[in-house]
Amino acid sequence: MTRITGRSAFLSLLKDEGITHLFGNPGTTELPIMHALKDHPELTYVMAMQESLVVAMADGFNRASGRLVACNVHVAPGLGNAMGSLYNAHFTGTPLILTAGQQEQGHGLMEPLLYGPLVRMAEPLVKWAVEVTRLEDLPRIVRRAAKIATTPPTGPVFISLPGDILNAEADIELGRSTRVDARVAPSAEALDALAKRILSAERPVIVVGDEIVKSNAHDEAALLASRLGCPVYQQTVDCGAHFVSDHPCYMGALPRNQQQTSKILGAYDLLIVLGSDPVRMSVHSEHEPLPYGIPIVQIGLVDNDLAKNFPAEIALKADVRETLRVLVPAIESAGGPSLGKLALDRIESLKPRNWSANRERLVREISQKKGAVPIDPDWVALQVVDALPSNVILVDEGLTSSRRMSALRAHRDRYGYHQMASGGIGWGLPASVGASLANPDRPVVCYSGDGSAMYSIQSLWTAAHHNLPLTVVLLNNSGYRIIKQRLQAFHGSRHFVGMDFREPSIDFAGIARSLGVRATRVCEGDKLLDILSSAIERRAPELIEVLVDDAV
Ligand SMILES: Cc1ncc(C[n+]2csc(CCOP(=O)(O)OP(=O)(O)O)c2C)c(N)n1
Ligand SMILES: [Mg+2]
Repeated sequence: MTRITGRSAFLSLLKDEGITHLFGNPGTTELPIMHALKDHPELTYVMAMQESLVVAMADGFNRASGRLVACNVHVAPGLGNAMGSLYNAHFTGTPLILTAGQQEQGHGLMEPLLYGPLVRMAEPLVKWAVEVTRLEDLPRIVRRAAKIATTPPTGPVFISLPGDILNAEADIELGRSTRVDARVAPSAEALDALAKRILSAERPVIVVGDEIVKSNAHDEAALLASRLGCPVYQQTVDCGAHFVSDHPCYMGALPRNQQQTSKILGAYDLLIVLGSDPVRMSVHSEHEPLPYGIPIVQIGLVDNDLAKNFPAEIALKADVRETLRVLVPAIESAGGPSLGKLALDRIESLKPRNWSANRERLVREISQKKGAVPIDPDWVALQVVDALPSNVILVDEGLTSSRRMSALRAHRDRYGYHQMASGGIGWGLPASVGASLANPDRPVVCYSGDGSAMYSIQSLWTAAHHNLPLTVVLLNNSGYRIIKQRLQAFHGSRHFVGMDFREPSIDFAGIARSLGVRATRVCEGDKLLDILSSAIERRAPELIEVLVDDAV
């Protein structure tokens, strides 16, 4: 037993769970934690200037490292501000411990300022939400929170920390950390049935998703594709590096359009889904995203994704990597030499239309736009891709300016690419700050729309404060171009209300400088590559504002 305060116990517990950075925005209810930080110098406090940024930074840290993250916000209004980012983290199953300071028990009953039902507020977006009511329970709660967050299906958890608990002192045992090893492979019978079913298909297709990154299954997924010679598509929400792009079987991401996905996948007689919600959509359509009755076999640990919207002939709740490790040899031995020959023929037939072939065509097409005035956003994407060193981490929230990004930038490593996944914008800038903190040896580039950046522009201050090797490429098209495009496409109207940043226009380079970040404004496309390359080489925070075509 150790005599310890709640505040110090809380920080000790986080450290023991592997936390190195505490993202936060402090208020009076967080003062006990701020006070205790002086006794925990190994824990880096990362201040973000609004709670949605706090959670998005922590989210980005995890997405670019796989590590458990912790962040702290201020009572009910702070948690309210954090909800959009918590939604993002919920969507990607980010193992994240979110805490909020809470008014002292009893005082809360009097309904003071800032008080609110924090647990109920957080509940829809977390795996577990709890308020600590006795200091003696704190170790059990933090240990359980860390275990729940990291156990697949991973996801955020929430703890409300009343001030009296943090300031109390008691003799308590801090206990020990538990990690549940969920890397399970299917039973021999299930595996046999799966291998047979896959081999019985004449035209199989693979769809890969987020669990490839989470279970580190890139090599195994590539091997399955090679052995079958079958095409591989990335799930419609192509938020990460879910497959090695220059593999000859890789075809790119499925479009987020019901009719198009149904047409593409309609060419196949078996859909092999690896760790993915394969056809998650955004905009409503009368059309189903999959052809009616298409046979599906699916593997993953996110049980809600298994046969969520479409029945699966075989659904295995199992780790993707562990399953593929045994599935590929089973397919090889059952398939025999004839499978090898078939796979080679199939791969040859994919070559003219795979990701690499499409990229070549696209580069030729976009290169024609060199010198266009105003600068073409696809040209900017190509320049950025050309400027990226191989070890860079790219965080992409470029909206209309990044429509070609994942067709141009090859995914090669597990943590090298991240896109906003849930549709909630304003994630990119703070996530890139978190990604950089998690990977101090790698340059990070954030590619962001001007509209998206304005939700969280003060992230630049945190980047400057920590002097991060972060380059922000900000695409200034003076507004919400995608919303304008959609108003025109869905409503036939070009009467754009509330979608332009004019009168006054925004000086992004000026904002960046005021937040301590070096900035350059670029109006000429041919200068871009040099400017980008030297900014990335400088290994310090810098914003490159590029004025791009805003035509709708
Ligand atoms: C939190 C949140 N608020 C509002 C929206 C609606 N929305 C989607 S895209 C967009 C505009 C994005 O603008 P920008 O980043 O400049 O990209 P552009 O369309 O100009 O390429 C808005 C407002 C959203 N998706 N999420
Ligand atoms: Mg814009």
